[in-house]
Amino acid sequence: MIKSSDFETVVVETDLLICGGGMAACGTAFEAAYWAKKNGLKVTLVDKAAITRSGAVAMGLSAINQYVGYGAGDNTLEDYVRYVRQDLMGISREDIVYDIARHVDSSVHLFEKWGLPIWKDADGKYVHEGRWQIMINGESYKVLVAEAAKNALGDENIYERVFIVDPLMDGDKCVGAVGFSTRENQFYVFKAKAVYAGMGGAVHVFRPRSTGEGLGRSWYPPFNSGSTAYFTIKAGAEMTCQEIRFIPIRFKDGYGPVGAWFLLFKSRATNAFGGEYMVERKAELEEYAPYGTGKPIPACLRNHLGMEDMYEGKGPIYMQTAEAIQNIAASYKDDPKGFKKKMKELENEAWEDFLDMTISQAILWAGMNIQPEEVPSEIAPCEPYFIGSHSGASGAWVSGPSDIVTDEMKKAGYDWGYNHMTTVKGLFSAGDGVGASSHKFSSGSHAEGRIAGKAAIAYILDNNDAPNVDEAQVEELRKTILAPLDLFADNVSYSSDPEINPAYCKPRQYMFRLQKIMDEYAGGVGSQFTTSGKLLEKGKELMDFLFEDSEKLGAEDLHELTRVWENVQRTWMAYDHILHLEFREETRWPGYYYRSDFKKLNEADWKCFVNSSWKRETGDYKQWELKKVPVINLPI
Ligand code: SFD
Ligand code: AMP
Repeated sequence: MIKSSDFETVVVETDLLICGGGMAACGTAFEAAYWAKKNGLKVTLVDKAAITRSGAVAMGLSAINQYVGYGAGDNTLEDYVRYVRQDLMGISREDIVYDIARHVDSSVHLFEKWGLPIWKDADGKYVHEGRWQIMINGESYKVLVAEAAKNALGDENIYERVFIVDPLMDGDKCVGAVGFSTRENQFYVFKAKAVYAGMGGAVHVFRPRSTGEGLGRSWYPPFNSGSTAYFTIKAGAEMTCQEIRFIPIRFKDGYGPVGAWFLLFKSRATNAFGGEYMVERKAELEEYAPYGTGKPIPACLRNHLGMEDMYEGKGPIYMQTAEAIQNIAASYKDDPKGFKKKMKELENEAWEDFLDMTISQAILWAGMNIQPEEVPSEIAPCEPYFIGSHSGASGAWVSGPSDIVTDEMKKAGYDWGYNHMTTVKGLFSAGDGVGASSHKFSSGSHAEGRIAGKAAIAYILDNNDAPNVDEAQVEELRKTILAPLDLFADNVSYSSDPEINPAYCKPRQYMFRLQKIMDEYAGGVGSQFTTSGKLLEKGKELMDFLFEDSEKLGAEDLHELTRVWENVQRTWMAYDHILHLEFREETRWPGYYYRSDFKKLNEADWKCFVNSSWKRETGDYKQWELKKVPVINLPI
C-alpha cells in the first residue's frame, strides 16, 4: 500500500510551462520553442500520457475539419467567421475565430511537410469532405504532430505520465502547477514565469450511453476529464459559454463520426419510416430565425429535428449508407468494370473513415454483420461533452488579437494585451480550453496553440521575474492531493471489502453519483437533454453532498489517485455548467439542451455571452460571479 510519506517531491524550474500534450499544446510547444530559443528561455511540457498518442487525436483522425484555403482564394476569413457565427446561434468571439482562421492553413501545411498524407485529386488539389474539411490518412496524425513538438523542445524538457492537478498562484499571477507521476511515487512542483493550460475538454461528466459492459466508451476521449477547466477556474480565470455543451450525432454505440457520410458521401438520415426529418420539419426552423433560416443549418438544430422525430415515436434514426454508396456508384453504371471498382473503393473509404479514428465502430459493424453498402446504420445523439474546439463552446475567456479587436470589442472587455492570456496574469490557453471560438478542431487547435505560445513568450520577456512560489502553498497542495492514499491505507482494514468502507468512497462510485446527478437534473441523455430552474436548484443541492464527499475520496494506488483527481475536476466543471444553465433563461441551442421553463430563443435578452468566475479568495466552491457580456460582431 502506498502512503503520502512514500513520495519524493520533484521540483522543476522553467520559463514557460505547457500543461498537456494534445493538438493545441503541441502547437504551443512548436511555436514557443522557436521564440524561446531566440531569447534564451526554457520551455517545459508535461502530459498525463505519452504525447505521441495522447488526447483526442490519440487514435488518429480521418479528416482535418478546419482548412480555409485562404491563400488559394477558395474562401475568405470573413466566410469562416460567418460560418461559426451561424453554427453557434450567434454566440462567438469573432476576433478569435478570425485570428485562428488566418493561421490555420499554415498549420495544415506544416502537417503535410511533416509527412501527413492528405488526399489529393487528379489536379493535385486537396480532396474536400465539405467546404472546410479535407480528407487525410490520419491514423498516425498525432504521432507526426507530437514528433515535431518533441524535436522543437528536446526530450529533456518533456515530462510524460505526470498528472497536473492545481495551479500555483502568487496573488493574482499563475506561477506554476503541481501534480504527480502516474507511474512512480513522485509529487511534482513546476515553477514557471508563464503557464499554458491545454489539457483538453471534459468527458464523463454526464452519464454516458455506454454503461455496464460498454462503460468508458464515449465519442470524445474519456481520459480528458476537465483538467483545463478546473485549472483555469481554480486560478480564478473568467470562464465563458460553460452552458454550451456539445451533443454530437454519432453512429450508435460505437460513436463513429458522421461528417464523412453527410458531406463526402452525401448520405441522408431518415427515421424508421423513411421520412427525412431535415426536409419534413424544415418549417420548424423558422422559430429559430435568423439562425434556423440561415445556411448551413446549425449542428444543434440538426440534432433538434432528429430528436423531434424520436420523441414522436418515429425512431430509430438511420444513416442511409447503402443508398449513398449506390448513388455515387451509379455514375459508373454503364461501365460494369468501373462500377465494381468504384463500389470497392467506396466500401474501403467507408471502413477507413472509422479505422482512422474510431476503430470501435468498425469492430461493431463487423460484429453486427453490417455491410454499409447493403444496409443502413443507426445514429443517435451522444451524451454531453465539454469541448471548446468542435461544435461546443465552453472554456476560458481569453484576450483577443489586438490588431483585430475593434474599439467596441475592447470596451466590452475582449482585449487586455497578450493574445490568449486568460484573465489571470501569466495563464494562457487554447484548443478545448478556450471558449466561444468553436470550429477549430485539430488544425485550428494547433494554430491557436501556436498563437498562445508566441504570446506567452512575449509575456515572459516583459515580465521576466523569477516565479515567487510560496512553499506553504506547495506543502498544503501536496497534503491535499496525496490525502486519498492515506485515507485508504489507514482505513481499509476496517471493512471486509476494500470497495465498501464508512471512512472513504472510491472514485468509481463517486463518478457514478456525479453522472447520475448531471443526467437527471442537468439535462443528460436520460432526461432527453431537458432541464429547468427547479431541477437545477435540486441538482445543486445534491452537488453539495458530492462536494462534501469529495474530501472523503480514497485511492488504493496511483491509478486510483488519478481517477480521484479526474473526478474532482469533473465535479467543478459540472458545477459551473449548472450555474450557467441556470443563469441563461432561454433555449438557444435546442438539440444540445432544453430549458423546459424557458422554451424559446430570446434574442432581445440573451444574445450575449454568459461568463462566470469562481471567487478564489473565498476558497468556497459555491462562491461565483455570473454576468452577461455583449456579443460584438466584426464589421463583416
Ligand atoms: O470527425 C493532461 N476532432 C476532430 N478534428 C478534426 O480536425 N477532424 C476530425 O475528423 C475530428 N473528429 C474527431 C475529433 C476528436 C475525436 C476524439 C474524434 C473525432 C473521435 C477534434 C480534435 O481532435 C480536437 O479539436 C483537438 O484534439 C483539441 O485539441 P486540445 O489540445 O485542446 O485537446 P487534446 O488533443 O485532447 O489534448 C489534451 C491533452 O491534455 C492531456 N491531459 N495532461 C496533464 N495533466 C492532466 N490532468 C491532463 N488531462 C489531460 C492529454 O493527455 C492530452 O495530451 S470528428 O468527430 O469531427
Ligand atoms: P462530424 O463527423 O459530425 O464531427 O463532422 C465533421 C465535420 O462536418 C464538422 O465540421 C461538422 O460541423 C461537419 N458536418 C457534419 N455533419 C454535417 C451536416 N449534416 N451538415 C453540415 N456540416 C456537417
